[in-house]
Amino acid sequence: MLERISLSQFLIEAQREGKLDANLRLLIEVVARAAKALAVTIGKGSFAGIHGEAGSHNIQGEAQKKLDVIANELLLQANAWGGHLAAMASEEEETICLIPERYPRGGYLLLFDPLDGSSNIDVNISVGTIFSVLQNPRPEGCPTEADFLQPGKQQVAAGYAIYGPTAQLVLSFGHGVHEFTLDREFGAWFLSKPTITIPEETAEFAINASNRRHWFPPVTRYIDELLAGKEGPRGRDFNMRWVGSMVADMHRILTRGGIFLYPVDRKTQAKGGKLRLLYEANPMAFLVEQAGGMGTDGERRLLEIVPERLHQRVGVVLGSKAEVERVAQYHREMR
Ligand code: AHM
Ligand code: MG
Repeated sequence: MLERISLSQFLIEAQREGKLDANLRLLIEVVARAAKALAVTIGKGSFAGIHGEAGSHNIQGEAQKKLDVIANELLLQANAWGGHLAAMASEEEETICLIPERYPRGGYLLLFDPLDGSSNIDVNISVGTIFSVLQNPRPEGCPTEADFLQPGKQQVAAGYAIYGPTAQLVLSFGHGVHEFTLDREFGAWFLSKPTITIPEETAEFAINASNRRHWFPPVTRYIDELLAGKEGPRGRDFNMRWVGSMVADMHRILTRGGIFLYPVDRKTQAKGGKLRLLYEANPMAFLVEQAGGMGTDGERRLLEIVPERLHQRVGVVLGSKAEVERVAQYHREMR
């Protein structure tokens, strides 16, 4: 039988090589355990009561699905008692969640989008969980929101779980990007790709084209050139995909290359964009850069943006280096 490497073995070996410390390893294991529980719950579908509206709204004013609420609570509970965290921030919570006083407080901060792609739950299309880990900058004090406002380049780990035809966990602790697949019978994550690298060139793009009339000129120029195909300035054809779950679109791009765009446009300008900097853009940008790709909001490297607010939104362009660089260049030329 093929020798398989479990997530635990992989992380322990990485720790021995000095790539992460024991606390970060245990923290990643807890997140992975919560993702496994979510994968199993999601797999049960309506029999686990996950479909439909929860009847509540989150801090962003968005209607919560039952699974949004279940996923958020599961992640908060699973991560509260391990002793590795000082506090957590969730896309679904108004402010940060401190570790209850009955548990020891650790040196890390965990941020997550518990259920990304909510609109796809009820129609059985892939959804995911995105997470990001920062160091607690003030180990002696009680964590505040300000402690979470660190640029993405300071992340010590980030990743996502995708709940699709198979459940997979993709993560990085700063030494490349690794993919694990859930073996449901064993109830464990096993290494399925030791290293993920994004091809520099691509012929595939992902954008919600129904927003075209709201886009700013650099984005319209870029997409129109792709759509023009062989006859256009790019001289070749490009294919389009849009799942509507960032995790699923990014997983495809990390696997076979491509570019993902959710740019700031006239519709989202007042809010700063659609996607969230701390829960979506930063962890994905960390993974993409670790895989040899690039991430920008058009003007700035995503990982260098200093956040001003916990739920800050941002324009997002991520993926194969040559394409993302071209979008950034069009923004420079058309300022
Ligand atoms: P969510 O975290 O509330 O699910 O929202 C984020 C999602 C992303 O997963 C996805 O890329 C995007 O929103 C889709 O937006 P749209 O429906 O405008 O295409
Ligand atoms: Mg999301």
